[in-house]
Amino acid sequence: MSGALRVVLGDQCSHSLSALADLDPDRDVVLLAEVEAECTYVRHHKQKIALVLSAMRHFAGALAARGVRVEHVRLEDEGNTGFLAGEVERAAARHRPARVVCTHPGEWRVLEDMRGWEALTGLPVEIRDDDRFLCGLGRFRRWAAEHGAGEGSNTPGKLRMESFYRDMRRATGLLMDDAGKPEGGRWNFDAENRRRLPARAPVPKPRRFPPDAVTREVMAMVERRFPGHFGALDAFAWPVTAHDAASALEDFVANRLPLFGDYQDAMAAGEPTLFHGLVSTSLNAGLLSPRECCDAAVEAWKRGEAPLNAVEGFVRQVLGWREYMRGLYWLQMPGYAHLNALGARRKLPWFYWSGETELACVRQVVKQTRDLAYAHHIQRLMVTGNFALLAGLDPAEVNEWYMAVYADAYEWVELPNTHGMAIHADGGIAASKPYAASGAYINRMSDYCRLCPRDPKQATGPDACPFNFLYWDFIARHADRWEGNARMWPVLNGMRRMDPARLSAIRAQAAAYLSGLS
Ligand code: FAD
Ligand code: DLZ
Ligand code: SF4
Repeated sequence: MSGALRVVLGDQCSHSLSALADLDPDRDVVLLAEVEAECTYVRHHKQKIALVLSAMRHFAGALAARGVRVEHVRLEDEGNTGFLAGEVERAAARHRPARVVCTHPGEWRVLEDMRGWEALTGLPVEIRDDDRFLCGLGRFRRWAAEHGAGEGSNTPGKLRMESFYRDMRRATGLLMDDAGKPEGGRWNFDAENRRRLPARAPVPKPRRFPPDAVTREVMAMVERRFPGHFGALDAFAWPVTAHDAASALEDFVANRLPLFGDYQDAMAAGEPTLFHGLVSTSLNAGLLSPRECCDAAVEAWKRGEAPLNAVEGFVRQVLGWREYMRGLYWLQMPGYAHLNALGARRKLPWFYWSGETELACVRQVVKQTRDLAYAHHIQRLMVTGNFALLAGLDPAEVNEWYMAVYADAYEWVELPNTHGMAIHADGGIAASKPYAASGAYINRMSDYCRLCPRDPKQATGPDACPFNFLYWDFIARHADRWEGNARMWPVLNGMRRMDPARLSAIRAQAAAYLSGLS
């Protein structure tokens, strides 16, 4: 064969993939390889493995139906080496291509691996940009440099999402009027997006995509081969094809987008998905594009079917946060993963895996995560993330947990969110101040506290909410650091105005609680 071996990874199931751009169906072969190592480098939630492998099988089928020569290596095929590199080497030996073509992967460790494929196969390996994002990595690097943060430089406080987002709005024209001004006269409607869900408010059930025969076969294999991985498979209902992903987006836009903005930060017991999009698994696997998501939301606003605060809120997540997180990841890696600015060392308590804790908020989030491989942003940030931050849990263990429990987890997006946003391990590169909050925040934004034996209004005593004493202990523990961060001064001043005896009692209770965590 004189053509190219085109390698498509499990999260690259996109017909528009750069590695497939100039595909010659007569000479080229597309390789998709299911490999053990990608299923186990962290012990992914069973639903994530099932989703990715099923998406690969469907995508391989769709390519073959278009007349493309596809080599799909299944996980249990005889001779499967269990590694991406091993499968590329085997395919190269089988097909004798003139070159290998692939698309930049989503994780640093895979890029490192890919860089070794030339030596392994003796063939030229072309790694093309992943242009399924709205901001190329070159563009992001230029933007970062213009804002005083060059590659790999640890520059807390310099880069801010809001400024990046505005640049991206201008660059894409999304929600911009003819005069080049933001629609509605404002860039940001965040202040209107912080409502608590009223009791008994009806919440639409998201469209489900029950497993077809291909997915069921994969699910049975996952259960058989990865029985010890976290999570249940029974409720699997994720889209695994571009067709179903488009249908999921349509369902969101029609039924949940109108209230997405209002209740973006709300949490409610028994309502795991509220008005969220449920599009991250499809976006991250390549079944949906970010432009498609933004355009669908903006069109709904133009038709008068969704208000601007909802549409802008959604566009900000996809065009702003998602692209910003990816840019930061590639700007900061590989050093970023090892930062531990707050010197956090405590082991992850077992209840992160079992959900067995009296803390109702944590229990709700962990149990829905086990059942659905999903929690929405505020649950990840302000419940499990906030607890990890306040309790000083080891960043490596916390990151491993977030990678292992969500169906949308890939390091390029998980790491900056966890390390940067949730636990401040990067010392302020991703966010200017830690998202630390006491029980009052959780009580304001959810109804979890009414299910809890702890009292969100108490900071000491047997009924005190741990988020309260841990919060003040956290502020006090790192007080010197907050001196240098003006955004933390109001909190610091609040702590200093506290009766010293009360602060001591709070800190003593925090110490006793932390020493009992296991
Ligand atoms: P919606 O609320 O409907 O938002 C729409 C889309 O915007 C999402 O699908 C997502 O693509 C994008 N988005 C929203 N917030 C963010 C964000 N902070 N960063 C990047 N994209 C965002 N997202 C992942 O895709 N994978 C992860 O592994 C991941 N890990 C996270 C870990 C922590 C500690 C935190 C705080 C957040 C994490 N997020 C992650 C971001 C966010 O929680 C999820 O994208 C979101 O919950 C997915 O659900 P949804 O599609 O219903 O989102
Ligand atoms: C997540 C995942 C899983 C579970 N399995 C595979 C696989 O068998 N083969 C493959 O090519 N990709 C898989 N993936 C996705 C990769 O882990 C992903 O490409 C990297 O995490 C980079 O984003
Ligand atoms: Fe969570 Fe505290 Fe409320 Fe209990 S009282 S649900 S621990 S915030």
